[in-house]
Amino acid sequence: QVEEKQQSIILQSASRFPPIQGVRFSYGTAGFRSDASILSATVFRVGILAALRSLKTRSVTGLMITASHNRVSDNGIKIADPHGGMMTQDWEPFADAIVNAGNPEDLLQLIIQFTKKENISFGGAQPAEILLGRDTRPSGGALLEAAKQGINAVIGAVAIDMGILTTSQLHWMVRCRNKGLEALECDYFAQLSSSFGCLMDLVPRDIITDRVDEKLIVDGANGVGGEKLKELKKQLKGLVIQVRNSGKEGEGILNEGVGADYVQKEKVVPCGFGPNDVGIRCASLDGDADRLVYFRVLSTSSNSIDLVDGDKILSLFALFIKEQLSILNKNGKEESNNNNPVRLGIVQTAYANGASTDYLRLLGLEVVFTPTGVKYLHEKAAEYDVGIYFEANGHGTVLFSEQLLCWLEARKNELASASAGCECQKAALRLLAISRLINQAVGDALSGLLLVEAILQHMGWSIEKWSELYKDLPSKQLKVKVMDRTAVSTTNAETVVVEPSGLQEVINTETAKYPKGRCFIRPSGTEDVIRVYAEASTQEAADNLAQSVARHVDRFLGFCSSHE
Ligand code: G16
Repeated sequence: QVEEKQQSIILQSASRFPPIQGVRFSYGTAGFRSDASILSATVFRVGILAALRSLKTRSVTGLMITASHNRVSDNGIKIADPHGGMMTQDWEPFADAIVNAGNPEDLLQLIIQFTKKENISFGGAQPAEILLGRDTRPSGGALLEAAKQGINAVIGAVAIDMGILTTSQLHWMVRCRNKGLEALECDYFAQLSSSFGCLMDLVPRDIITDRVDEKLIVDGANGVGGEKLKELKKQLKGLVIQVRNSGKEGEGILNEGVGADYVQKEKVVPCGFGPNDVGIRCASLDGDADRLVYFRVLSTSSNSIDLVDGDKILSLFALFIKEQLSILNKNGKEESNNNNPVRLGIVQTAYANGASTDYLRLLGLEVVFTPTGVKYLHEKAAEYDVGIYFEANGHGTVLFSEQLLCWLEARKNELASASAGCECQKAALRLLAISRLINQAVGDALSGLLLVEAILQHMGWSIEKWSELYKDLPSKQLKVKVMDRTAVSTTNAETVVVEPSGLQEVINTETAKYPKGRCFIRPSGTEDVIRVYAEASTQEAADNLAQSVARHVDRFLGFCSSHE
């Protein structure tokens, strides 16, 4: 009887969200994204998907309405699995199938088949809860309603609207709810501010902190992060933060000439910054505040900055965490409770600047590569006791295994009774504080920013000093608009083109012309473009290599149009 009732509810509600004829969607790097005006049916159907995921796992899941770094007229949808990370990749083909189903009957058939295969039953004693969040895009409210209707079309599923949030807050809430912890926004702010306070209390007293400029200026990309940071900073001690581009009326348009994606790709001064900001430590968030980069304005007349990107944030975190683990190791005890050494692993993508990988390997760290997309990096990082992953674009976090956290807790208590205040105990306390500060669910610009700030204070480093960890190899990124980006397939963590055949050979020939040349292309999973990345020994060479490969991409696949 439930089944029959369920089927008629799906048919009825799906008929209110007819898909746009002739448009196909595909589950990309981080869910579905497109122009907001054609997304209602997709979002409605992903609402059903999130509800089924919750019924299947008998846990809380999450659904976030955002198109992150994309332009303001776009929107999109990301799903958070019960552990707080991205939805399991096993369900992506089903996601693709239901959003592209032609009519309500086809949609229903797919759902019947899938729920049977996955053994999902509707209803149940406990409601299946789905937490909903959205960023500040004007299309967000209507799309959130479509998602709610999708969830309400599944018997036993309940949508809980958490309001306007950063993507990372929503993922954090899902994770906490499934651990039986408090998961409101105030709990998020309390956790971040208390763990930051804990790290600041542990800053060595002999550090000359006046080498660290007091003020930090943050570019909020005119998105959701600026206002959230303003809330958070009320609870922080020891930091002076000035927020720009917070999205208030008159401050500018979301992601237009501002934000982490713009600053990292264009390497120029974002809007809202002027000559008075030269030399000051600055940071940029992206539209949904899950990415973070730092920069220092060198000159506004030449529009130049010193970019401190995700690779350098990763390097700073790796250096600090390695140092704390070594302090614990002083008595030859750098081992987890099963007597294995603590495995510290670094995960990067092909976009990582070659100089960063060399630096990390020189520190003696294990560095591995995955394709672009947090879903891949996160999975890999979770294989280590401490896994640090970052994309050059500023998306990343640090993962701690449960086993290591238990060992650190035990070690902390053991050391507390033996010799209060010893360096070993402080190292254990710092690592535990990092595990609470840094978002264990997904990349998070706000928690990442606080960890950067705490480490700079600890080291007594200015942004210049941090930036000097290594010198980036000159690089260039371009986008090429093509007729069909799915015509490109790649392998080996996206460094080798498989299709169209012959293109990789051309890229190899071009690359060989430049000393220290490295170049790859890949289809974007969030925009309708092919991305080109090139590195070489000089900026001119990197620019030329990127341009020439972009021309070949155009020749193989494009309309022979412009490259941005
Ligand atoms: C998403 C993903 C990131 C990825 C980025 C760009 O970020 O979460 O892992 O680096 O898209 O992907 P692509 O090059 O495929 O367009 P965000 O911040 O836009 O959600």
